[in-house]
Amino acid sequence: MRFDIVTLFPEIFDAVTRHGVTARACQRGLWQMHAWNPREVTTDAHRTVDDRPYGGGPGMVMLADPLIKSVQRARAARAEAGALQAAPVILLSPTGRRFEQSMARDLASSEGAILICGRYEGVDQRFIDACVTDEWSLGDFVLSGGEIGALAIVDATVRLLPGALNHGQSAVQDSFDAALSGMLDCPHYTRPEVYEGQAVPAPLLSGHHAQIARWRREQSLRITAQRRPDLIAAARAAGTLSAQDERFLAERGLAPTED
Ligand code: 4HQ
Repeated sequence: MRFDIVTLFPEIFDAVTRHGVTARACQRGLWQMHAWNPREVTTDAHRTVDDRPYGGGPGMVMLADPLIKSVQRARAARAEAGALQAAPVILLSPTGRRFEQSMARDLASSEGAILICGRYEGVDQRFIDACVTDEWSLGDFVLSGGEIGALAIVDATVRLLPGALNHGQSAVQDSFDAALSGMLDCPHYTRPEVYEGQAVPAPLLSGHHAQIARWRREQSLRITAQRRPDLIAAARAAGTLSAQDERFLAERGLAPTED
């Protein structure tokens, strides 16, 4: 798997190549990253990458030409390295499709992508028309650049690669990934057994696997019903709520009503 990142700030991506699960996966050869700086393909004395918007208004717009040349460089390098598929060219943009786990899963079973990180007010539309295949957003808020979105995509994808997590973590990953596709996670506790007068819930200390699993399931159901009733409705539609789950929700008045 390979990510090519078009960015004015390549150092930001040290965050994923130097730290934690993604760094270890990189050392294990499971993925690689290459950054392409549009400033490096400029030819003018000032190395210009942006200009004022036609029609006026605040801020600057990234020039199409250095972005197009950067994507061409990324494509050529991927082909040189033996990539078989044409990589998607994904622009981070608040007008894009909201990034979610299923998109990370799809990317994880592909050869990767070329991620475009804009700065300033955005990028010239003619670059988007010529090169971009997908526009993705982290959510409904405004960042100062696409880099944090690209980091999120790389991180969420790389941790799904087979062998990225250590042995003990892969089971965790399965349940977490499965949990994410349905229900919010339950609370977690570790030592000490009592912290500032707050005890660990008794079922977790019982040693009875079935009792622990039921407690966790009920906590997930409770938290999900309170915070994300849309996920409860989706789970019900998908048929992943058991009769026992439905009884738990109904008894506590947590079953979302039709409205
Ligand atoms: N951007 N999800 C980059 C975002 C954003 C988001 C605004 C993209 C600024 C230059 N990126 N431009 N939301 O807010 O990914």
